[in-house]
Amino acid sequence: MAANGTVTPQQLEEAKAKFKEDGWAVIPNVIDAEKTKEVLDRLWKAKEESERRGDPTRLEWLDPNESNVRVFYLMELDPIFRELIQHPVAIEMVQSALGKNFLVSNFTANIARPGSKSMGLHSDLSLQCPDPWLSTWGLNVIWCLTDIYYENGATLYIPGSHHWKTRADVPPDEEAKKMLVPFEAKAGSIVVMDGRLWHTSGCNITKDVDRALLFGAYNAPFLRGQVNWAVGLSEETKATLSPQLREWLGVNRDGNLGVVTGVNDVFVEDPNYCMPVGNQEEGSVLRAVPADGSTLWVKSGQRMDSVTFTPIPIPLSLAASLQWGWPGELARQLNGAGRSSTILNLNTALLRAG
Ligand SMILES: O=C(O)CCC(=O)C(=O)O
Ligand SMILES: [Fe+2]
Repeated sequence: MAANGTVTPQQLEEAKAKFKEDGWAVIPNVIDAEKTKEVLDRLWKAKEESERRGDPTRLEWLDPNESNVRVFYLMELDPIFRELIQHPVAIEMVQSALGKNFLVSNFTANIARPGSKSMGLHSDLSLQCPDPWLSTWGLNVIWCLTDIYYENGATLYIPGSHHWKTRADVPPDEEAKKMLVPFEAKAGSIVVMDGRLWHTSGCNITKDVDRALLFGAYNAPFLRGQVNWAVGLSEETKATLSPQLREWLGVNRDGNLGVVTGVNDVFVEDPNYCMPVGNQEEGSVLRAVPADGSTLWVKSGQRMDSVTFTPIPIPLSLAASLQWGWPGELARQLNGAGRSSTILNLNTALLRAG
C-alpha cells in the first residue's frame, strides 16, 4: 500500500482554526500521488462492481444529466475506502469539530465528467435534520482524487453560509446561486466542510477532464446518519471492522445511549476530566472551562464527604489554573457561579486528586 502524504501538526492546527472560522478548510497532501491514483483506479472498479450488484451509479432525481457517476456504499465495495474513512487526518478534523464521539453518516463518490451540471443547492445538515441548525453537528471530509477547480466542476459553496440557522436565512435560489464560489485544491488534498455550509456540485465545462471526489460524511452521535450501516454493510464486511470502526459506524447493539454527555447527571462529559465534587448546597451542574479548552463538569448536589472521590490525572495547566487562579479566574470559569462553598470544595477535590 502506498505511503500517506505529509501533514504537519502546524498545518492541522491552522486547518482547525480556519474550519472553525470559515466553515471549511483545505489540507493538501493528505495522501501522496501514488495513493491518490490507486484510490481513483479502485473507485472506477467499485463503480463496475456496484452496477454488477444492482446498485445504480446514477440517480435521476439527484443529478441533472448522465455525466455524473455516483458510487454509493464505497466501504462495502473495497477495503481501501474503509481505510480512508478512518484516516488519522480526517479523524483528527472530525473529532476537533464534533468531539470524541461521532458517527459516520455516509461515504460516497461523485465523479463529475465533462458536461455534468449542478445538483440542487443544499447544506448536508439540512438533508439530515430540521432547522434550526445551531452548531456544526455534521461535516464532510471531501477527498480530491483529481485537482478541482471551477472549470472541471469543483464543489461550489457560499462563504459564510455556515452561519445560516434556519431556512429563512437562505436567500432565494437565484440570489444564492450568485454567491457561490468554487473550492480549489490539488489531487491528494481533503476539503473539510461544515455540514451547515450551503453548496452544490459545479458544472464541468471542460472537454475532457474528470473531477473525482469522495464525500466522507460524519455527524454528532445523537443524529441519525444518512445510511444505516447495520444493514448497509454485509456481515462479511462487518466481520473485518475494528471495534473502533464498529463504534463509529454505529453497528454495535447500543444506539443512542451515553452520547449526550456533560449536560445531565447520568452521562459525564469525559471520564478523564469528570470529578463528582460535593457541594454544600443542592444546585445545578457547574461548568468550568479551563484555559486548555477542555470542559470540566462539576457535579453539585451532594455533600463532599458523602462522595466517593476517585483520584484522576489532571493536566498540570488545568490544576494550576484552578488552584492558583482562585478566586478571580476560577470564579469566572465557573460562569459566575463561584460561590465560596463551591470553590472551596473544588479546591479540596483538586488537592485530593493531585
Ligand atoms: O459533487 C459535489 O460537488 C457535491 C456533492 C454533494 O454535495 C452531495 O452529494 O451532497
Ligand atoms: Fe452535499
